[in-house]
Amino acid sequence: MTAGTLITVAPTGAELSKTDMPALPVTLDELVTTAKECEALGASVIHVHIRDDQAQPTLDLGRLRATVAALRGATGLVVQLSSGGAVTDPEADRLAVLDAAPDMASCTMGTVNFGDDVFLNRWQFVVELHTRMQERGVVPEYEIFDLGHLAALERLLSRYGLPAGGHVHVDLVMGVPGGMAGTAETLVACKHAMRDLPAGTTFSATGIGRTSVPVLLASLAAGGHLRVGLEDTVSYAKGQPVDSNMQLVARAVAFAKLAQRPPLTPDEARQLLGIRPRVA
Ligand code: KMH
Ligand code: ZN
Repeated sequence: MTAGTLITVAPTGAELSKTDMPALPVTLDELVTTAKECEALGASVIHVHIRDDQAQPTLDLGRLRATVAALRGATGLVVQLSSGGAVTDPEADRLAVLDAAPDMASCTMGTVNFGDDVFLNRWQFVVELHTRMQERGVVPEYEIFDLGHLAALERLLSRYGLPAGGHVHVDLVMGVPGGMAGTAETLVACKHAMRDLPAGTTFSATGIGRTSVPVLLASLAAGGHLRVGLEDTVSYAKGQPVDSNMQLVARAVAFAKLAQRPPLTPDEARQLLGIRPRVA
């Protein structure tokens, strides 16, 4: 079991509106401030979706490049761009995210019903994303929304080889309406299925909505890492909206410390994930 806990903050996502959640970081300034505060609390990775001037999700390459530069300038966090974007984003724009040269990018391992929508990830698209990341030295986080996505990952790695850096890290995104359940039993089933992945594979988990706390506790107990943030969770407890991303990170840090697996620093996260150290 890894001694420490990798804590990823996913502060914005593509689905939530600023009107519904005023604490959502949508401008670059808001994102950088959130990133700095979350790093100070114990986050080591930031999973980034950006918004345009109307606070709508965008994959605009200029903005993505500016975001990567600003986060690198203001924090030591591992910068992970979403290649998932919003369900309406075309594949070409999702692939072009890699042109912003982040440390990491997400790579979703298959199609899933996503509430009333469909999050489409064709096999050939996944292969293209994986191989482009290999070529460019961008480390993937394989997003797993359903148990079959782990079998798809095993198939991907056996046919196309290990990712950049050589380490395999997956993120279990649990409790999406249409995907796998956000329960301890399902997390344990995923952990069993990960036996078919390369030795040393690590995993994070996040539970959408009310599955957030059960998934967090199950992941810590099973030796996994944590992802938290407004992308996944808008209620802190029943009837209590989340105040901020920092509130969610602080809770994750407290649970990780209780589990005697304190947060990893960004440098330790880089070592774990096979990401090159930052050059000053
Ligand atoms: N917004 C979802 C459709 C990712 O970032 O790679 C996809 C998503 C996954 O959030
Ligand atoms: Zn995302």
